Amino acid sequence: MKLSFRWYGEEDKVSLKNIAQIPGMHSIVTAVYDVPVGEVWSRESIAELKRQVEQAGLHFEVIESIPVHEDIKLGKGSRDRYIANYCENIKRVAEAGARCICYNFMPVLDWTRTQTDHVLPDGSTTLVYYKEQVEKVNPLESDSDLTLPGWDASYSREELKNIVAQYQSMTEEKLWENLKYFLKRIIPAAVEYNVNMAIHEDDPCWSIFGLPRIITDENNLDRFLKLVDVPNNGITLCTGSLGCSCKNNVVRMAAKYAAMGRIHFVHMRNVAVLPNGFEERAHLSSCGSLDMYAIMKALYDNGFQGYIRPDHGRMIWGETGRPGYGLYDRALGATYLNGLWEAIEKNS
Ligand code: DNO
Repeated sequence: MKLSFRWYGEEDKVSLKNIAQIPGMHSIVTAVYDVPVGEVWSRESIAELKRQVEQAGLHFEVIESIPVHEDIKLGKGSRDRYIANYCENIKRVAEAGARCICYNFMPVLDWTRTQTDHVLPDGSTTLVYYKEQVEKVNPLESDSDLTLPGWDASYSREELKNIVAQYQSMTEEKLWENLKYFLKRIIPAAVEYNVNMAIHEDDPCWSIFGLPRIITDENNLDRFLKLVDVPNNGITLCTGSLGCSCKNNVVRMAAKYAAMGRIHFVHMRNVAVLPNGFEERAHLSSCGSLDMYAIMKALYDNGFQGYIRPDHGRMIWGETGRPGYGLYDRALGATYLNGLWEAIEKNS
């Protein structure tokens, strides 16, 4: 495995220097953030990111994310222009050295939580999702006061209402069709430029506010991989996104898709599954519902050689910053993953 860490660019409170001091760190996971969704990233911005990452002694190999414009997900006439831009971005980051590109196909909302600073018994804070809180939010009511973390803050409330409304008549089948249309056009570019596309599962892995969500479980991942059945069309195995539903057997999926050579990137995160939702927890298996050792072993035993990053961390030791993306708890997570991997390697 190649250990990696997400970095949000110069604005990030966590510095590349700090990240480089985490033992075993290989790659930075990042993106160009100064361009609106759907537009082409400038070669200068990409080169500057690469320069900063390499100056810190790390590799510039993983992009998270190149976001997918809503018109592509909605299947609008303008999608061809956005798909052409997408292919151009694939080409540009690949030419700069990227080997893996993470993205998602979730309508409107990316990851969704109801609170980002829930206090755990040890005083650390974490991200949580409680169903009763979600049920109070109606994005179709523009005077609804609530917003949820994870929502794209660049939408005004009115715009959000509008875009959610456009999905009201969309079936899951239609979203599958639009995804297929997209893949048929971008995967050839990924093959040509020798880079792996790694779709991120929907987080959480169920429909919210009536918006269709399709990258949610083993059946759907099987279907996804068959849409364009080449290695470059792969997945980001996000243990927390899949693992927040008890129906998903994450260990089995890790083994299966690693053996197929279709996992290019792994987000390792532990969650505690509750009757009314879930809480993100420290990485250690005993802190949540997932068997992190078994997942790492399944990856190892099935020849996984891609990138792994500790996913969200709690806020600990008084740290403040971007929820889920502080330094300390993610660094603890990275060290734990190193320990698991070394033990598994030496034992086999
Ligand atoms: C949340 C992340 C996601 C992920 C995207 C990939 O913290 O895991 O936002 O980056 O879904 O496109």
